[in-house]
Amino acid sequence: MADIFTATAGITLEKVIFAVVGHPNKGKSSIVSTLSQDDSINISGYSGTTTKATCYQVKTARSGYELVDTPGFQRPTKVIAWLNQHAPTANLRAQAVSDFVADPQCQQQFPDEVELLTPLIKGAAILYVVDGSRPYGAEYEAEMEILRWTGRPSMALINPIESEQYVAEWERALTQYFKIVRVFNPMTADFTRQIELLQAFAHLNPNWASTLNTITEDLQQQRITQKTNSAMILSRLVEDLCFHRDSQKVLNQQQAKIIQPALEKKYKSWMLARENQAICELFANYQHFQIEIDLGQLDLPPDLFDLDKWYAWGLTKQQLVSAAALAGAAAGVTLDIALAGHSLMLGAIGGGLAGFGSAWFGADRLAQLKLHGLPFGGYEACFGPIKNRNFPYVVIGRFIYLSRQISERNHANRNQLSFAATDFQQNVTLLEKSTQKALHQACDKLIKQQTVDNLQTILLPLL
Ligand SMILES: Nc1nc2c(ncn2[C@@H]2O[C@H](COP(=O)(O)OP(=O)(O)OP(=O)(O)O)[C@@H](O)[C@H]2O)c(=O)[nH]1
Ligand SMILES: [Mg+2]
Repeated sequence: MADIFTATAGITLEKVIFAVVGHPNKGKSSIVSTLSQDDSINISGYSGTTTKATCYQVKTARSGYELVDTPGFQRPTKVIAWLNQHAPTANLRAQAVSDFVADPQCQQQFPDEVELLTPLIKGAAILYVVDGSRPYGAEYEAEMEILRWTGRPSMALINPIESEQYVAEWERALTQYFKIVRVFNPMTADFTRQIELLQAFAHLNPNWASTLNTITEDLQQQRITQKTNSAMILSRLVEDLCFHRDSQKVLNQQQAKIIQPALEKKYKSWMLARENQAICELFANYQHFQIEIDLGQLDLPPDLFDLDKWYAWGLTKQQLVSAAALAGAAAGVTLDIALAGHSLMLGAIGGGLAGFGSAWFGADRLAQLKLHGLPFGGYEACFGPIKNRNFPYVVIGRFIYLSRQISERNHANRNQLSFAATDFQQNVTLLEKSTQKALHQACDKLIKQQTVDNLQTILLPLL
């Protein structure tokens, strides 16, 4: 680990490195995991999970910094006694820490402290982590004293693991040792909190300010790109699912009947596999690689073909009627768009256009077997594409639901995905009227297997 590196044409920038240190099991690895967006980092309820100092490169488009995860202090009182013996005066303290790390006997006796102090003597700044749900105690003073001896810039982070009960008490103690003290919960800190923390890092060393600013800008841009990517993944998914059909040549109607179950199965499994693929792409877009997807466990309808649950994920029947009006889907029907969604309008449609509703919903059947005669004899039996009007909305609703959860999920969070039900219908009504109209027109086209040029742009506001 070098202190200095050359950035561009002759400008020398100091490398930004933080070592995350503290007592065992206080969330050090969790903090590294969330800030580096790396869900492969080992986190557990067992004390002593991290045994080696490990450096994680946080790379952004134009810049980056390093976070070193370290094992917790094990015998800080003994270590400070050793240091006291080896540095009679304050000017020798930093050297005493270096000597401690280099001493073969210390390496054997205090492996964890040697591991955690090594990055500090190589130039890393200190992020000292404590648990704000446990009371402060004098036993932490030896740890903070050792850190002070390194002479490195430092900051304390209070992680309220279970509660904020002792945060104030910790703040009073920590400000005695650290100029900057922040509360940061790696499980729940949202993007804004993470950016605020990065900006606080800049106060540790003025030379780092410009690098940290670039990193902040890059991360903000990354969020925008991730949303655009999600919209692209969704637009491809909904188009593929709406257009898909499976077919097989048969000699006669009887043969078609025989192959129907197999063809239907093939069709459905393709559709489900395609949706799963999009979900994997979505997770990868947010750098979540360790989440096992088991849609059955989510509070989602177990599969795309569960008709009973459809209206929870797509639009309500009433909304579908408004959608028809907004999309201008029914030939010859012109309605005042400003009235869309208003109950009066629904009444007008119900009264004035008897039978229109059921035509709009389409058959409740998702897809049916169809037989087409072939020019040189025989038939083509085919399954799909889906004709139900609500189908594109269901696909979009499910994806939006997952997308919102995953975009807000911190990488330290290893809990299973368990979601409260969301309200896709409400999401749609909250959109600008013109955006709603564009969405309904797009879904209307999709269900007719017509391509929609700017589908990605239309879907973006939903994300
Ligand atoms: N509920 C909750 N649990 C947390 C939070 N932060 C950490 N934990 C849990 O605390 C435990 C320790 O987290 P780690 O990040 O592994 O802690 P560590 O300090 O790296 O631990 P060692 O490597 O053993 O020193 C794990 O069970 C985490 O899931 C939090 O903010 N909220
Ligand atoms: Mg750890």
